[in-house]
Amino acid sequence: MRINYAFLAAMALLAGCASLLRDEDNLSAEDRAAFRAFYASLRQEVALRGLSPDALDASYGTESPRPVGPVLKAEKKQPEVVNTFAQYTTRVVSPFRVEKGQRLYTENLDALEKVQAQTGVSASVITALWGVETSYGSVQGDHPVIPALVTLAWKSHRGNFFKNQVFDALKVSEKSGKAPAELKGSWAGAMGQCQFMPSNYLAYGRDGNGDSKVDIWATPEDVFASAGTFLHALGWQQGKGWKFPVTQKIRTSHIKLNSRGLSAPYTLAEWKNHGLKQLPEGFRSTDKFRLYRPEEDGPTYLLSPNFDVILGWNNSSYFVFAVLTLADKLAEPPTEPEPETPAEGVAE
Ligand SMILES: [Ca+2]
Repeated sequence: MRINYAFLAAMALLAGCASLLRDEDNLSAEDRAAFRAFYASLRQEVALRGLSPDALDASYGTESPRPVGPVLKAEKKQPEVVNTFAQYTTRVVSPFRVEKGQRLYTENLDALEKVQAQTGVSASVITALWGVETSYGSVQGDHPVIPALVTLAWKSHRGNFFKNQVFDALKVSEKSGKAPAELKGSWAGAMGQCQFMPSNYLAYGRDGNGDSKVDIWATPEDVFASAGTFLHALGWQQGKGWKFPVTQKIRTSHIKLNSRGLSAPYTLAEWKNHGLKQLPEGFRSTDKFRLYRPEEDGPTYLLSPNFDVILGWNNSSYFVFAVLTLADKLAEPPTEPEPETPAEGVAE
């Protein structure tokens, strides 16, 4: 298919994406020259891989290729301002998100249950991830994905990872039929309602509504099918719990907890050797669990392998705990409305 990149560039400009590209005033002349050299060699690599350098250029709309200022700023600011566990969980599992999730869970039940049957991943977990990643599709990020990835390929310490994501993003553009400049997402290049990196789109993107297209931006059925496929590939175990309170006192002096209170994974057999008496039921003795005490004076938990599955999606224990807590709330049967108390003393 011939693609009119000039036309696409004009459309992109109309869409206003170029305004995100201009914030590069703080770059030194050396940096600008270094970026130009990097970009020229990137174009060559793109061509060597059988992809289109013109498509790469087209991702900048009518602008000339340049580093994306907000991406540079965001990359420098990492890690973000850190909330405490309680602050994070309260913010993410907010009454608003629970309520909206319950409504959308019900509205999309057929599509969600279809994915649950196909992948073994709970409908509530898929809904919760959808809710935490993009507030159920409503906040997907408006950074131009390819220029953002190019910027990270140039400046990030994980440059090679992001360079490969640039190549994959060009493939996503070809496969999805979305113009290069139309690909929008987070500053780190995550796209669509489930915030997939381009490589995840290629590996796990699925068509859920049968139109032969994988549209993770605007088709919830495709979002659910893709998220379910990814979680299944990460090893989700169907119907297994994730959080088991540890009520007995156990010696933890020899178990190292990281700064967020999470231990390395150990098999249930090893936990038994550590003196743990009450072990979660329905698991194999070789299943690996982590100990978690996110707050110094708060409860301690054993976390099942499904916790690690969500860690594979986003390697933050706070994120995973919040997602699975939200999923539990969405899976709860809706509470019966309080029966109206008949007004007293009303005589017919
Ligand atoms: Ca589709």
